[in-house]
Order: sequence, then C-alpha cells, then structure tokens
Amino acid sequence: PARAATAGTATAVAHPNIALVKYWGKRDERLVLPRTDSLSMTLDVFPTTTRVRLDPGAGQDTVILDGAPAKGEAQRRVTAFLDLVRERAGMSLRAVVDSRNTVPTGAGLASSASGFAALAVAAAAAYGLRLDPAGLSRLARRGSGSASRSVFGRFAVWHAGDADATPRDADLGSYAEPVPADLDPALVIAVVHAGPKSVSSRAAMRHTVATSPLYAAWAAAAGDDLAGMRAALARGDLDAVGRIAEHNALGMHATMLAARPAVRYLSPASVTVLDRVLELRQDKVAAYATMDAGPNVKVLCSRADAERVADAVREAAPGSRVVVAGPGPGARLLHG
Ligand code: 2P0
Repeated sequence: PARAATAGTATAVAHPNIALVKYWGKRDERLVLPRTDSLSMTLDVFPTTTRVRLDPGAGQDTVILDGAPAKGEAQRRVTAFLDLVRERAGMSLRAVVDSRNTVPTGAGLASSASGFAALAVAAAAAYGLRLDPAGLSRLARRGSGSASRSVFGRFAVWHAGDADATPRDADLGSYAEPVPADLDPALVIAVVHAGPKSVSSRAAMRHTVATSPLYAAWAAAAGDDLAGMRAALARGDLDAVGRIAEHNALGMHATMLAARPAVRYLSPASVTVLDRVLELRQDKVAAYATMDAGPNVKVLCSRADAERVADAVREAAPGSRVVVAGPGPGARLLHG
C-alpha cells in the first residue's frame, strides 16, 4: 500500500562530476566494482533531467534520449538498470524513460555520470524503492561507476570497498559519500571536441587493465593520491589539490598510452591547452589540468582567476567552447 502511494512517475535532475582522483579499471564488471577509490567534484553545469513513468500496458521499456528513441547499447544499459530496480522492488512493470542532457553525450564530459545518477533517483522513486543516499549511490554505480559520485554535491569519494569480500558485501561496501572541503574553486572546461568518443571508457578501461604494463603502478599510487587529496581539500589548499589532480590524470592517460594497442584520447588541441596551463603557472596563476575519456581539458583554478584562465584557454584552442563551472548540487527529485 505504501508503495502504491509513491510509485508511478518521478523526475530527477543530476549533474556530471569530474574526478580529481580518477576511477579507471574495474575488478568486477557485473557489479561495477572499481579497482581503486576515486574522488570528484560535482559540477553546477550540464544537468541531466530524467523522467521515469511506469507503463502498465507495455511489454518493454521505452527509452528516449534527447527526444529520440535510444538504440543499441544505450537502450540495453537503461533496460538492464531498470531490471535491477524492478527486481529489488518486486515489480515487473515496464517504464518510459525520457532523459535530457545539456552536455554532449559520450564526449568525456561525464554524461553517463549525470545520466545514471538522475535515472537511479527517478527510477527508485517511480518504483517505490526507499533508499538512503548511500543506497542511491550503490544503485547508480550499477548503471555507470562514476554516477555513484554524482548522487552527492560538491566533493565526493567513491569507496572501492573490500576486494576480498563476498559479492554481497562488496556491493554494500562500494558507494560514494561527501568529502569535507574548505574550497570553492572554478573548473574551466574547454570543449575542444564535442563529438562522441571513438572508444567507450568502459571498453578502454578494460583494455588498459588487461594490457598496460603501467596500470599496476598507477593503481598502487591511488591510495596516496586520495589521502593527499582529502587533506588538501580539508585545508583548502588549491595548489596541492591541483597538483595531485593533474599528476593523477596524466598518469591515467599514461597507462592508456602504454596499453597494447594504445588508447589515446588526447588531441593536438588538448596538448595545446595543457601547454597553456603550464604557461599560466609560470605567470604565477594557480591553474592545473585534468582530462577524462576524451580530448576536452578541464582547468582547476580559483574563482578570482577563472576569467583570465578562460581567456587563455580560448586563445589556445580557438573555436572551442569554454564553460566556467563550480561545485554543484547532488542528484535530487523534482516531483512525484
Ligand atoms: C572518472 N572516468 O573517474 C573516470 C576518469 C573517465 C576517466 O568514470 O564503465 O562512464 O560506466 O563504470 O563511469 C568514465 O567511466 O564507466 C569515468 P562505467 P564510466 O570519472
């Protein structure tokens, strides 16, 4: 009866997050359990809004992404995610999912993080699942690992959990939670290329773990990076946050470049922006770069320096779209 009162239709909004200590590599593909802890900043730009409506007459789910029916892998991933929610809710009703992104999908701008965080919150509400924030984070993780972090606003750490645990305990142990930070930085995002990536991060991280001789060293350093990052955030030390984020990200890309064959997401425009960030530092501007599964570069700096950094990035990569972001809110239900 409690379920009947809440189930039906729900709409949620979530924002992408950019990792300062990256997630790159799974130890369990089915449960989406990572090999390392990661830590991110949720953005205040590029929200995804997702509505889930239960559809009693339907024999299958309908998935609409940005106004068009989803096909192939995207449709399969959403349906598999809804199957998980249905199993937990003890319901079999199909649903209509209508999701709108304001960020280019699949361009290394964390559209799967905002997408599955919004879907987790909306689907849990539509199917009447009562989950606390950690439970929503675990659920979002099953859709896309980085989505576990977008359940929370500002800064969040995603725990890998115990590698030796049983599957049930491993699932329970892997969720995100907020991280205290005395910092309100800007993240200047240079969209040098908005098209979809050539290799999905899911496939690329699997290939990196399987073939890169540098992977083990990068993963082994993740613990120190995380401890250093937590301490730097707590004391509001932008330089230390930026330094750790930049070397962690470039190290992740090094593991990919050493994979066989190599996975290379950086483009000439990315490298030009990275050069420009170095020049800014020589001019005593605290600016540090991070990059994900795509050629776009995100530059961490103070709010006061954001416009100067944005101008420098625009000049370095003419024709790119430059967006200044800051720490944003966690995923939330809009109504229903
Ligand atoms: C991250 N990325 O920590 C890293 C850094 C990209 C580079 O999480 O397979 O879409 O769905 O769990 O979360 C992108 O991978 O991968 C990602 P799945 P996801 O933000």
